[in-house]
Amino acid sequence: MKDSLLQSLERLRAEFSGQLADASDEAKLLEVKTEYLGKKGRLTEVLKEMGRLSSEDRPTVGAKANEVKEFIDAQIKAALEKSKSAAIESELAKDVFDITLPGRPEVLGHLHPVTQILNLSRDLFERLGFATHTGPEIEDDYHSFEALNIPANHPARDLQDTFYLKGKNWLLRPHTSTVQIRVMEKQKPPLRMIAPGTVYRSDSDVTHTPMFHQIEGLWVDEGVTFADLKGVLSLFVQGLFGESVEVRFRPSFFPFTEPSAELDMSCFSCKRQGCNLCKGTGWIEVLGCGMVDPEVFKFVGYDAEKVQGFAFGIGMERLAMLKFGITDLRLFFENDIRFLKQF
Ligand code: 2U9
Repeated sequence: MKDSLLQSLERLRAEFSGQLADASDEAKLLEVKTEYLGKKGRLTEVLKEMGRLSSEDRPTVGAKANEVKEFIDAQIKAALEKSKSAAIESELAKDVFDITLPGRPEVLGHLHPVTQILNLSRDLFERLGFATHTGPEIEDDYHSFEALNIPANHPARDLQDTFYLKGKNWLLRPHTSTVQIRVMEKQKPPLRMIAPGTVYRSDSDVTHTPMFHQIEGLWVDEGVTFADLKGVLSLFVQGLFGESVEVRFRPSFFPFTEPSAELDMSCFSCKRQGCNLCKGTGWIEVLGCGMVDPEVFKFVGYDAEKVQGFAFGIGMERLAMLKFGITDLRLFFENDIRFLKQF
């Protein structure tokens, strides 16, 4: 009886070990535990038999039974622990959010390339003592044309070229010269100013957009000459494109300046050998300028016998295209982030 019980206990332990190895999760482990240690479990059944043992044999079998019970208990406990941490591991592996990864940096935006060039140009002129002035984008005919000596039959005043507001005497300013007029109306000479801003012209093709940006400038004082114009504008162009750049002034015509000129710079791409950028000429047109026409001074009440001045106008998109090597003007206004983030 004693031997057969001892054998039963050993078999029980062996069978338990086999079942334990097959139990893959927590539920299975608890099932196995009940099968052996539960009220009607297999070990409990064996213990019931002990009552039939003699008093000498009982302690031996009792000790064995205890040993097996503790063995099963310990094994189940360890296996439950193991299965719990395995479950956590597998949950973590499944999770798409890996807390150990480094954080993603915030993507910082930057200024539009045209704004960058406008700010750079403004800085250069401010260093030369030019104050920045702004004015309205909705203007009247007087400040846009008349006071600038642009005659009534001039093509710029045509309905085709300027955006007029319906039924009103207003229009979208076609240049920022309106700001110079408004400043001169209020301020006596000497005057050294720039007027950066958005302007509008009814023009739309590969090289023109209906909205673009300008910086216009004006320096009025006694004894201001074309030499001052050349000095200031040469410094500006060299400040933007480098000191090795040469400039030349080509005669031109504007109703508000006399004499008038176009400023060309030597082609930085081919060093005046002639290339696609400068269309084989070795020179690139950068801006327009000239000495303020005395007629304009009459409109604002400046004494043209006493003061002289020079003025200039610079298209910012054109400058940004040259500076950044951009070949299509329309890219500036499409707001494609793949384009913008390159500058
Ligand atoms: C006043 C007197 C004179 C401004 C000037 C230009 C020449 C010029 C163009 C450059 C490219 C316009 O943006 S653009 O298309 N401008 O060539 N602008 S002189 O002359 C003035 C302005 C105001 C009172």
